[in-house]
Amino acid sequence: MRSMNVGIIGYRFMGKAHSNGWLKAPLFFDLNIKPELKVACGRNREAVEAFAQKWGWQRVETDWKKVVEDPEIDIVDISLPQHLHYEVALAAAANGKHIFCEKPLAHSLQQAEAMLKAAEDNGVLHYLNHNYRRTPAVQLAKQFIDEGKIGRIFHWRGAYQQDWIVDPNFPLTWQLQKETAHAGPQWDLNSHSVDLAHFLVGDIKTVSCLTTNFITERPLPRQGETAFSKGSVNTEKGKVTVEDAALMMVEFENGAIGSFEATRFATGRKNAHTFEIYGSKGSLAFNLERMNELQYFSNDDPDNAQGFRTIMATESSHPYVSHWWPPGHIIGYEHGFVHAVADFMEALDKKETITPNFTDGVRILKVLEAGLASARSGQKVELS
Ligand code: SOE
Repeated sequence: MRSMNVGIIGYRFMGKAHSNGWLKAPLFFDLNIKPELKVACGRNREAVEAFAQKWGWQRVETDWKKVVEDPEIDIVDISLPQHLHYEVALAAAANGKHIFCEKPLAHSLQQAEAMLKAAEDNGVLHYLNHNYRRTPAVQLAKQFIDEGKIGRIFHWRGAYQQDWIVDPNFPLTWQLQKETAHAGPQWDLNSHSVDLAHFLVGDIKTVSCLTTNFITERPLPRQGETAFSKGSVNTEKGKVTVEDAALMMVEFENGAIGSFEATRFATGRKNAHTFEIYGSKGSLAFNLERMNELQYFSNDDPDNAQGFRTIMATESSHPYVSHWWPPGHIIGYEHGFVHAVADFMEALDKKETITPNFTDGVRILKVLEAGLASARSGQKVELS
């Protein structure tokens, strides 16, 4: 088996999720090219060393430039917050490295477009990690739509609901500041929903959007405090500069209409990423919190047997599942990252493209940016 060397930049939540993908993909999938976990990079040497040791990365760096310029590295994994993607991606592409990038693609649409151009100009493989596409139930939904089981699509109803900042004492982390996050759930969460809507329904033509803030000031974070650490409350406060919730209404090119709800204030909803699709012949519904299931309604069922049925997407005939356990042995959140790595390595082997990629990332950010513009102006925005 051939191998290719990976350098990962970033070692927190996504660094772990991606590392698990690089580790597991060659164990569960028959890959022609094996990823070698070569180097892990982070600014804090002690922390990145501990991470590398735990996850099997062979060595560490504290300067990302050394990773993207290293002739030994074939693939750069950008597991960083999105305001740091741009510089790294441009340099990685310029050095001929293939790029596996965490979502959302970039801090701004302009950056995203430049990243796409750099990847294309340098002929490198580029992948954008909207991980939920590679959930078996989502793949099954796509299959049903492509087979015509749903017919003409009328409605998309997407929601991504979390509740991690309901507490007014939750600190002002990077996710709540415009300089680092660009926007709030519109960028972080609606990027996932728009990706799935593009994948399942199609291109979006117009966007109307409403955003709001429930809490406008928060305690400043203490040294090293992240969205997932719990610390004592700082008395010093700062202004929240991104929205707390966003509601979008869209028209699709194919005549369907859709809504997108993204919030971090849905008390009790931890990671409720849901969609419903209603068509002329049937309907589909998905809820990430029950991610092995796909709800399907068919008009073709006899009248006296009609109703939404729950399909367990864990039969080995369903996409990706045959690589894991016998039927009925469910899989979870982390498996999507393994599937992404397996597909990425296969694309490298076959010299093919992979989706979603930077082209999709630009397409997604165009919709999200139009949403933010609509929220500011109060007007419907047409996408060019
Ligand atoms: C936080 O809101 C977050 O971790 C997102 O950044 C992820 O993309 C999403 O999958 C889960 O929630």
